[in-house]
Amino acid sequence: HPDPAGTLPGVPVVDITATGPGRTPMQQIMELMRAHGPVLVRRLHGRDVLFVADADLVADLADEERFAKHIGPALENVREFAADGLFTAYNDEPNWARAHDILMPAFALGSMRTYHPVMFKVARRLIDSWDRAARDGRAVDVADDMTRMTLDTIGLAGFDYDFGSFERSEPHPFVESMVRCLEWSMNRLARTPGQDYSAADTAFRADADHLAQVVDDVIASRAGTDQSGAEDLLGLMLSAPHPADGTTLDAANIRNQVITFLIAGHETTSGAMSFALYYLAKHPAVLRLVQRETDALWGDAADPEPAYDEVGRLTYTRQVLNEALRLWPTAAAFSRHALEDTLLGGRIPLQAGQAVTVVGPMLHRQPVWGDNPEHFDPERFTAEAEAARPVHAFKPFGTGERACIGRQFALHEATMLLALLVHRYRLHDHADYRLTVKETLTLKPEGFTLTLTPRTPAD
Ligand code: MNH
Repeated sequence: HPDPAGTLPGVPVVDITATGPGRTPMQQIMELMRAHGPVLVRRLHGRDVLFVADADLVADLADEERFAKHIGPALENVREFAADGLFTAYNDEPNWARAHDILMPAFALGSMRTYHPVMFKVARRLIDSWDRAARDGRAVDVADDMTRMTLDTIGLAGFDYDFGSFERSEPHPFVESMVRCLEWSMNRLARTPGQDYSAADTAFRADADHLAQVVDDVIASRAGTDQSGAEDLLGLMLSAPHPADGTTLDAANIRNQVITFLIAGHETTSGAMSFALYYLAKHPAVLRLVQRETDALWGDAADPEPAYDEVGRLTYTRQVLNEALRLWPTAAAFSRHALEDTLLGGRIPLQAGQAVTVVGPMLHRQPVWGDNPEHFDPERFTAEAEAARPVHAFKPFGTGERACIGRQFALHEATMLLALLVHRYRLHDHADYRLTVKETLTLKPEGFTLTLTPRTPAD
């Protein structure tokens, strides 16, 4: 069922063929929804996609009896380099369930205790780098440094492999190839039939080959060593038998999983922390509250070393992250398909196989969020406020059994780092930054820089 929509009762069809989706297709859909409402069909060169952001429809799509994850055109493109890795595997591909069951223990809440020291070690790398920038009066590029930190973290925590990103003035070549592969996946959706894209495809192949080479290097640096004690991701991939049927992952699938985790494990977390720092730099009163929370834990310690349990107590810092993920969920869309002929939300007829794409940033601006959804306000994520809201109104990590496996990992890493930064520095919006959101399938603030000065006890 490649083209889902056709005509649906009461659903506007918006044909964007004349302009194309441009370089920011997600923000274009947001504009279309502002004009036409939270349910629409976008038509491009005769290809239709049904997009929804209505909270009731998204709640209905979360019904795992009637809907399942859909590998739409965007993820089909990502499959060109991640194949049957967890993120892009089809629901019924045996390797999905096999890898999911084998890797789940590595993402149980208790496992975060194991990753905590590595996360802190990499956070220190970032702090050392920001200390130097502060001393020299240099601005830092926030998204670039968040990406250094999250790549090094997933490399070390998952694979005991050190990307050494803070020793490089440019992003690691893995990141550059990955960003171009993601861009290729996004831009390929906008192709005009009949045109020649072979140059772009050749360049893509070279980048995909580079990713595979890095991954082979990651795996090779482990080969020949005894795996029996290794419980990180790679250790589980290389040696753990499936808990029920005793099978293990094959070599091709391991390679796809490593690519998948190196990408999924860092790209979106880095965007989330970048947006959070952007909002903190723009909202001094909120920044103050985060500082107060960190000061309550660490006082004026020069180099606090957070205990594992302390990260769980950083509830306001966590609220700030959630609120940043509300406004800019960095993996902004996910797709579902109907498992049977059904009425979506009791009103939109769908045939079995037909696909629907959820637009996170607009779901997160629906009326359930109140009258002023553009306003950044972490109070939306107090326990009371969350209990009063429909559960499916907030979906930055997707839904159901195919939801994000790395959610706790991302939240632990991001919460600890944000708290450490806010405790240590005053953040200066020296360039009076105006938000521009860059899209490479995922979202990040583009060109956002800060200058830093150390906090003194009087701050
Ligand atoms: Mn993550 C799936 C968002 C961090 C590994 N992730 C998803 C999905 C969303 C998502 C949305 C579901 C996509 C879909 O339905 O098609 N992930 C995020 C966000 C962050 C994030 C917003 C950070 C913030 N993700 C991480 C981290 C890791 C990770 C960190 C690994 C360490 N995510 C995955 C994997 C999947 C996934 C693997 C696919 C899970 C599956 O289908 O079984």
